[in-house]
Amino acid sequence: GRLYVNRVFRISAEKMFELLFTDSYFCRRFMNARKITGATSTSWQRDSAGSMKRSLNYTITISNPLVGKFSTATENQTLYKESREGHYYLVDSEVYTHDVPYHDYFYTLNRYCIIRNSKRKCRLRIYTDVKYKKQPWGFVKSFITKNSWSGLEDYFRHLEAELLEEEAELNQGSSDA
Ligand code: YK8
Repeated sequence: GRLYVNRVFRISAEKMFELLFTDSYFCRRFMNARKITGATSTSWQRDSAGSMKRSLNYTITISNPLVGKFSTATENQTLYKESREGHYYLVDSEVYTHDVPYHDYFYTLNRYCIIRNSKRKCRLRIYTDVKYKKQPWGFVKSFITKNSWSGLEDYFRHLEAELLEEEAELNQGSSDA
């Protein structure tokens, strides 16, 4: 897999979780910017193992010329019970893109880790892996992997840039480090 984001933000861990994993204004604005439409999500619910789960459905707009312009997608998120409110949040997110070529072969696993650094700071790490449900031919596999990495890199670079903007807005006028 790859580590796409690994950075300290001047945003509390709690706030970072709220920005990324609730129906926040930030989330809605980012989805608009990525042309992600029709988003619906369930609320966070505890599962039998004690972790929290929710799932999202939406339509993504794709810029890869090899693929149709749109695909529906499902994202299943797990907030692990090892998480500690305000201190440590570990979220795994499985993303299934239903309408791209070879969609029945692969999905994407994004692991988000938010670690409290101080009262007003946290570290955000986003680790991504392309997972295979069944083994395609070698050349198909490298085709899928290569096209997934480029789309994911673009997405997470944009997300990081938007978080930096949000950080600047949130800290506007407060001069203490
Ligand atoms: C989520 C991974 C692969 C997919 C795409 C598929 C190419 C198919 C390859 C053929 C278009 C928001 C991606 C990037 C679409 C976007 C997905 C997003 C960014 C030619 C063999 C959507 C995170 C996420 C996870 C997986 C991404 C897809 O929050 O290349």
